[in-house]
Amino acid sequence: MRPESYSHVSFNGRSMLVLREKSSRDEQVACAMLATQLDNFLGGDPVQHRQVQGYESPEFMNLFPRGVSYKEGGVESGFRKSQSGSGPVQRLYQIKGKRNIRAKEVDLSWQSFNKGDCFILDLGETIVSWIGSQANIFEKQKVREIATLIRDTDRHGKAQITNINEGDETQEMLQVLGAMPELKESTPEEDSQADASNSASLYKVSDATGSMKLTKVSEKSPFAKDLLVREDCFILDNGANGKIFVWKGSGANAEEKRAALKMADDFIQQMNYPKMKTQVEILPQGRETVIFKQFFQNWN
Ligand SMILES: [Ca+2]
Ligand SMILES: [Ca+2]
Repeated sequence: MRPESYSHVSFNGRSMLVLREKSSRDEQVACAMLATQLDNFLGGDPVQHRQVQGYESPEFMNLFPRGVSYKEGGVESGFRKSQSGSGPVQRLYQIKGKRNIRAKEVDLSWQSFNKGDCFILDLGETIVSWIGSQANIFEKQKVREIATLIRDTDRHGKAQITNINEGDETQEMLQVLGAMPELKESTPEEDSQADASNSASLYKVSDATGSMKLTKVSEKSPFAKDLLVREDCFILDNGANGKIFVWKGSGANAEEKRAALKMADDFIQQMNYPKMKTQVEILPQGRETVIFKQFFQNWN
């Protein structure tokens, strides 16, 4: 792979390969392979995000509040061992839908808010659960579930959940987000659209039968958590929302781990998902994010 086709950034134990806009498909596959090798280089299994330059996710941009500037890639210049110390958490999630309600990470800004949805401002020790004046009852229910999930899994129970209704914003919220502008409206039709983009399917990657196979195990989330067996790798397809997750079981063999990354790339092509806009997140078992966990029943 040409070094100019990618950049690598690591931050708080998250490792990222950023594909240059001009990188070829071969290079993108090579990039997935390289991501595997990075596991070893970084000494442990980092959570990896693959992003394409110009299509970075809010998760990615939130790590760099002053913006991102790209350096030309290369092992010598681009690769650094990640620092294990963690800065203060500051994330914003939007909870939206009617039948199929999910959270997604959005830009940490009032601009991401609207009156019709629920939001979680995750500040580490405080988890602010914000309810829009026109949010539907299912979103109000889900925002409680997700806030509890963050507290109980990400924070091991050591965080305070604050429930805020639109109009009762706290000083803490205003300090992080600035003065509150007039918020946008949101229609029930948008919630129905979110139902569609919140859909997901789960596939297993395994060579247990003698050859490497990709098998669909469920197309209806939330999935049973015990579908994720530690001996194999899985692909969670939320391509309707531009996300593909690769989950690597701690007991999966090296071939399966390699194959899962390549299969995720092939998958994007087969499904005709927009190549540049579809993000791949690689999650070693035990390092799952809340966004991944929410696709399963009773993760905690
Ligand atoms: Ca809504
Ligand atoms: Ca296996």
